[in-house]
Amino acid sequence: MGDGDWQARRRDQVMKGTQYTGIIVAIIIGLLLVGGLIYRGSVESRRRAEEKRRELDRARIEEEAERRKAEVEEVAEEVAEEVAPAVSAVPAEPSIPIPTPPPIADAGCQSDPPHVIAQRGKVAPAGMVYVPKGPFIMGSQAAEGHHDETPPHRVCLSGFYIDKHEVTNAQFKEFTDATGYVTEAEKAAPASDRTWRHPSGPESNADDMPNHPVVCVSWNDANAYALWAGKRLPTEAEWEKAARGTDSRRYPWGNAAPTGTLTNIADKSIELAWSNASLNDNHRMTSPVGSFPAGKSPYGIEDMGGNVWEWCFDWWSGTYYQTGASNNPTGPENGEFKLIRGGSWFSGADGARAAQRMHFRPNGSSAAIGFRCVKDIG
Ligand SMILES: [Ca+2]
Ligand SMILES: [Ca+2]
Repeated sequence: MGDGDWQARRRDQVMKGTQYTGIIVAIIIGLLLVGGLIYRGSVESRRRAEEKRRELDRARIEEEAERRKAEVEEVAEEVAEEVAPAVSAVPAEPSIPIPTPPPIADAGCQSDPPHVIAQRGKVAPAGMVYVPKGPFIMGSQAAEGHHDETPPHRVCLSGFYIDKHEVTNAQFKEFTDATGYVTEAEKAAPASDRTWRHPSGPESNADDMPNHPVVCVSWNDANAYALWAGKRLPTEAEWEKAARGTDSRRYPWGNAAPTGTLTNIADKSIELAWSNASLNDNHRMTSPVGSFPAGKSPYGIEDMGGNVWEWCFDWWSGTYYQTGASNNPTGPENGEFKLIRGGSWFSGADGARAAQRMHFRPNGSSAAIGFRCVKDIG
């Protein structure tokens, strides 16, 4: 083979090589374009799926809120007249001016050292218990609680004092005697209706039950009492920490199911569809506060599970835990319902769970709802 032939073949090979390279590059570019399209498609479909999931979550939360609201209303209708909690709704016109509680200061998230906890415990106001500053986990896993309790999230709280017991008839009487305050139920009710003075109707009398929790008081009434007493209503975060401490327990006393010595809930002594017939707590309706010391919370606070639901400061929102503040949260700016916590003599065991959230109109009242107060340190 001559040099000329060899060079011609070499040129031919180079030409072909260039063509092949061109084809391969074109294939790679093609693949990249197709891959890019597929990737964009999958990102888009993931985004749509995520949107769909959020929509479904929102719908579920709303549906559950409606269902639970309907349950409360249904309960009020179904239960026999002699035990049905009275529900009243009148425009909020408190008898005494109600100032807005001061904003709660930034918490930081460092727990109190032991000597501070001991000191604050020693100087606690009468009838109150110190709940130390620091973080806790608020809320429930989806499998554990209702949608509005999810997700569990870390919340930092300042230290505060909280009443060891629910506010009693005797304490509420001191308030009305001193101020002439008239509750919303009293203003709205005909003579036969239930009021805090006659919690089970005209035949019953709060004077005969001085150590029972006051009931048939609206959120506005409870707030008025708290401010008169130099206290305030607990935020629901404060309430939940006081009830379950920092170990995410299910009930104030721990994770064990309720028994007759731990709490006053709907037991065999009251005939309701959801009564626990195997449980006997010996109380058909309210019990004197402090009747279940074995059911106290980690801080020694009593009746946080059962006896009466307790008004909290915050408005209720079914999605607040997904977006709310983690530092001394005080709930949404506004709403239709206020939180009530802890279950009552009228609730099944689920109501006594420390993370359970129920809600009620702020000007409404019930024979199953009372309250306790908190006080800031310093
Ligand atoms: Ca009971
Ligand atoms: Ca209670």
